[in-house]
Amino acid sequence: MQVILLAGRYGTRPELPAGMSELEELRGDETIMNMNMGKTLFEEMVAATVAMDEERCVSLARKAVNEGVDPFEAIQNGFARGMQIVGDKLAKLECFLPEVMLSADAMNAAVEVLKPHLVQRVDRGSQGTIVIGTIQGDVHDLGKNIVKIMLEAAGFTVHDLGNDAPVRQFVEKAQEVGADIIAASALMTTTMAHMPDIDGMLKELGIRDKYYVMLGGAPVIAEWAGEVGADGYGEDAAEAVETAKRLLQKKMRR
Ligand code: B12
Repeated sequence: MQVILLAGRYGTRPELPAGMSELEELRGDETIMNMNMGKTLFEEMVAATVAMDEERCVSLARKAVNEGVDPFEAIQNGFARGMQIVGDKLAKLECFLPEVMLSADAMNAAVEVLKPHLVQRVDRGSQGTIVIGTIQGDVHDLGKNIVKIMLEAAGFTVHDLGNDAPVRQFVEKAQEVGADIIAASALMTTTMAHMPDIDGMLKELGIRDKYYVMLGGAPVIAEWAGEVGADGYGEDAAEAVETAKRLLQKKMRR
């Protein structure tokens, strides 16, 4: 089966899986990817997500499970990467929102297959406690959900506020559950403007040193996160887990 992707250049953020750039050369702005040309499993996951092929995504996820492929890597290097390519295509008006949603459904269906295998890796709750949510005014939660799944797989107890969560809710929930880390996601430049308020509210209440604050989401960068008072940042779910672990170790040394 052949899948033709109107790909162009994919932007700077996600790196293309090995070999894909050579295929891109074949047709200039169009990438022809042949499912039988020996692509790696991750590359097939990327392609199936971009192609909005839910059935294929699910079957690739099952294949990964059966072949003992690390589910963490399958999400990170396969389905989530595919979704980021879709995001870049949308930005360049190479696809429309309904198509984006179909890709998201395909990714989510695959993640559902992989999830039970992720949470078996480490005892749940063996690390610290995290309150996570997408910041107020923002409905984007696909990336946040992946981060949450990965944090749980790494042994954190995660309380999810969902999307469009007011800053006050992050703080109140953190107090209620005795969280170690408050983690917020934003996908829009308009909503990331609320992120500094987490630091502000914690300071106002005199409880800033009780929690670490970790920020992420496509428009957020490490430097900015630092400038607005965050203790940590993650470009993707893998980095989110690393940052959370680092912050927790720091807390234990205090
Ligand atoms: C899917 C999508 C949607 C879906 C969201 C579905 C859902 N349930 O999430 C729908 C269709 C609903 C949608 C709606 C809108 N969208 Co939209 N959407 C996207 C799109 C295409 C992909 C986002 C995505 O899911 N990426 C895939 C995931 C896996 O990646 P990710 O979110 O970046 O997450 C990773 C990292 O960032 C990181 N991470 C994420 N969160 C966190 C948190 C922490 C703590 C850490 C450490 C790390 C971390 O780890 C994740 C996994 O690796 C982006 C384009 C893009 N390039 O991002 C636009 C985009 C974000 N949307 C945009 C806009 C404008 C909108 C709308 C306003 C459109 C409209 N006119 O109605 C509405 C928003 C309404 C609202 N109030 O929120 C703009 C934002 C522009 C801007 N700069 O502000 C974008 C950039 C598109 C564009 N280029 O114009 N959207």
